[in-house]
Amino acid sequence: MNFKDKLDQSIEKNDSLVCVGLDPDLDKMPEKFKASEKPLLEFNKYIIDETKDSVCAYKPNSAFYEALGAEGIAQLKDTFIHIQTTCPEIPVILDFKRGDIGNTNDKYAHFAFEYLAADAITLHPYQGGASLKPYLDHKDKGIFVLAKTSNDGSGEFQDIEIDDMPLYEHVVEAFMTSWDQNDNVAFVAGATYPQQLEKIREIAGQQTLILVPGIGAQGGNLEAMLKTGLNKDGKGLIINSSRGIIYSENPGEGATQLKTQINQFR
Ligand code: OMP
Repeated sequence: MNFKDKLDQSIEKNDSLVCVGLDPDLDKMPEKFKASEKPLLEFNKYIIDETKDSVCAYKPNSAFYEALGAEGIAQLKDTFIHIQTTCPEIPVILDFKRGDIGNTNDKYAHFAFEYLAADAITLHPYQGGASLKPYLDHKDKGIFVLAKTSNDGSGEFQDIEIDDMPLYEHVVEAFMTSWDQNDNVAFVAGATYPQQLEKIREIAGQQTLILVPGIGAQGGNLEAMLKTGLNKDGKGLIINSSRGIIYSENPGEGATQLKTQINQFR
């Protein structure tokens, strides 16, 4: 089954557009997990078991695992295995934000799709659409291209106007017109920029998926983002929260509350 279909089924099953970001940080997690031999994995298992009935996807960010070297990568792999065995219907987006020449991307794609068996990935478009072919050629995987990112300084390059249009809009247009041959292109747009999200929805069309991080810890406005980003079917968005859920007193309740808030609006 391809990523889009798997996600659709997961959205239907849990009636949710919430994605929980699995960004485990030893400095932030409760003490009891730190004593474990595999703290990232044990913390993730707890988060997954608490939230698996109220999310449509998980998004582990590779940085939090790479930071611990080989041990961290092993726990990233074990986290994938845990999801694939306990809730195999939930797709996993590897937050990787890579991008290189094609020959090198081939190896990154191998790590993501063969070694981890990720369902989707986040990528930088800066080296051009053709360089991302090794990912795009995986027809069954979701390819999330960074368009307008959530951080404060994201406009430095992304908002540069070329032919009266900001660079991020050119990126979306180019990927939709030239690089979406397998119907697997999707975009990333920060919840902190709802007006730009509206533009991205307009260019990308109704059926294209947009991953929206930036609510919770980064202060993005949920309602404004839903208003501008949802498609006509009240779908088309994957709404991520990492710290706001995983470090809350009750992650299960946090995920359910977010799901309910979103569904009330939908
Ligand atoms: P919280 O701010 O803790 O909810 O985490 C947000 C997650 O989304 C982190 O893993 C970020 O790396 C990621 N992210 C952004 O915050 N902003 C972006 O523009 C893009 C991403 C992403 O690609 O997911």
